[in-house]
Amino acid sequence: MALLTSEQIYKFEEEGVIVIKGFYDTQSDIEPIQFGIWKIIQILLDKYAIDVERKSFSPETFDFGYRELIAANRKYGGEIYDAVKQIPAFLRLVSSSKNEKVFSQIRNTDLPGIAGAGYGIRIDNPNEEKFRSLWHYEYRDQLRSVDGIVFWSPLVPIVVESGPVQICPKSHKGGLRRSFTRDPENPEKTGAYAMRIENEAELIKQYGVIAPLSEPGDLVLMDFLTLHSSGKNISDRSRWSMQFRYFNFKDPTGIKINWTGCVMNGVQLKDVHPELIIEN
Ligand SMILES: O=C(O)CCC(=O)C(=O)O
Ligand SMILES: [Fe+2]
Repeated sequence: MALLTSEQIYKFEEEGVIVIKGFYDTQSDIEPIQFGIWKIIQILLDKYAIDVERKSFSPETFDFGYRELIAANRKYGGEIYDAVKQIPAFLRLVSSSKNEKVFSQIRNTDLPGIAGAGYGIRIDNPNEEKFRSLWHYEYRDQLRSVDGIVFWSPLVPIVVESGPVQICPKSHKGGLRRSFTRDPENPEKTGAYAMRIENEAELIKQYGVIAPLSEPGDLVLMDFLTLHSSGKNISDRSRWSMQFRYFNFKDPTGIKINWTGCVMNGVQLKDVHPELIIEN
């Protein structure tokens, strides 16, 4: 079954990014995830005796109480973050056959893989800098196979103020890029979070930046070589979004590196691709 039209595939190949409206069913695919998050938030609101009026579940306000929770203590937000990626409905979405089909269709393979430890639900809180992703391309941080694809799908409506993902169209055509190991502008960032792409400012200027808006059910696909970074959330609601990565077991580079993972698997890029590292 073909999920994408040949025009959509062509667009993805040309741009290195595509937004597919209404790819998932909000009621059967997305709502059970939102409901699971809502229930986990209720447990922590009780556990930490947070003084907030309770609301019954609705998909529009599933995160009600989360703001008060992190206002009481930011670390409760970390507890939610770690918990929600273990909701079965989320893992069902991650491994849904639709994803497998769309990946197989684009990459012309019959053996897609899901990057282990490469899936989660981001919660980007308003005006919070620490966890924002700087400019990167996914292969650098995830490895697995160069022809991998990032699947990104929001749980809340993404408006300009939410800080949608910033993307350099066509930048995937530039291939593998080198990165500096340290970021003097962001001394609080460490490890892989501190890496900065060589000639970052010039590249952003050269390709330009798009920041597509989306809603629950929509799917943003990005090539593993497409440059992207987190936008700044200046709205008053946390930006909840799901991301996971598919790769191709049949890709020769992937086979060569044994489909190894990177940051989340305790592997350092310099041990797999020393040529992509600039020690500074
Ligand atoms: O959601 C974001 O801000 C960053 C997303 C990202 O880098 C990814 O999904 O690979
Ligand atoms: Fe990314």
